[in-house]
Amino acid sequence: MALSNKRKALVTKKFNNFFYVDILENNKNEKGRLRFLCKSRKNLYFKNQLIVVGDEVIISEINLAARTAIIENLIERKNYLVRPAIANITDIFIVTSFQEPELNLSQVNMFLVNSEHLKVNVSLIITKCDLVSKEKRDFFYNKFSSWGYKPWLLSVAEEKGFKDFLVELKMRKCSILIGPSGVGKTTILNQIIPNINRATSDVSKKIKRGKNTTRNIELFYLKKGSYLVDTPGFNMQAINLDVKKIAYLFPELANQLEERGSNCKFRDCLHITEPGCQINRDFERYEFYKELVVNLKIHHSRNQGD
Ligand SMILES: Nc1nc2c(ncn2[C@@H]2O[C@H](COP(=O)(O)OP(=O)(O)O)[C@@H](O)[C@H]2O)c(=O)[nH]1
Ligand SMILES: [Mg+2]
Ligand SMILES: [Zn+2]
Repeated sequence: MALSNKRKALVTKKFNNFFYVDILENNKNEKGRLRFLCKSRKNLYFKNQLIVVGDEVIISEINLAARTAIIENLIERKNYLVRPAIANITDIFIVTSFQEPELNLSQVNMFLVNSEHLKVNVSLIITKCDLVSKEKRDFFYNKFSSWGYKPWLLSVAEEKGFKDFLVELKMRKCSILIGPSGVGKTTILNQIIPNINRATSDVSKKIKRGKNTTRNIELFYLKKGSYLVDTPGFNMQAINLDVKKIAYLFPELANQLEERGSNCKFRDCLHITEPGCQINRDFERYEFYKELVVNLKIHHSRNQGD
């Protein structure tokens, strides 16, 4: 097989032993999206994980007429989200709704710290603006802005919001929507990608059926090199986080530490009760930060049996 027949591609969908891939860079004479149905020549692993959606691969035996090819190699992952299994995310959008279900700040915080942990761009979206007053919208907009996350405010009653959001997404490579069930993640997808009509349903129906509407992970094509992923609703718990690194998951603290370096007396200062701590604690989420650190310390010491 000549080397020139090998191309770099992105796995956008996976089912049974088949994969859909998109060619990553078009040659001069090629236009638009080049999509191929593939099988893998053999089981390919990266850190004990088989190929997942979002993986970059090398394909060969490209049959342009039949739109089929063979996956030869798996390229090193930049990051990996365990649940749902997806690789190489560049942007996480945490979706939450004003009402139905009601906005829950500690839940939003859990999503935030877990997302920051992946070292990607993290943003907030608040949906169902039509269900609350302008005062409430402004209140939360200002609150999240003060945390360092200027949120997108969306409502199905207002098309413009989705149009602007799509423009933003097209500047990113691989964006993912995460958040609790029923907040409107799939609705966002339906609004910005014409004709896909994915099933959505309200929370009460979801609970009754005991499962989520969105099951299969798939990268939706926005433009060449730009994709969006919808995920089922799930909750996040902060248990695998390193206590010493928690401060860097909070923009309010990370900015202070990056700007001045840690001027605290102790190098491993957790900024809780240590003498000589130089951190300005006058920010809204400080209490949440403190609670998180204390809980993690308890969790870790229990697991070490001391
Ligand atoms: N009032 C209102 N309802 C919405 C809005 N966005 C979504 N919904 C409804 O919320 C329910 C859950 O939406 P869905 O997209 O399935 O949520 P997901 O579980 O996060 O994917 C559906 O009944 C939607 O019609 C909105 O902006 N306003
Ligand atoms: Mg959904
Ligand atoms: Zn300190």
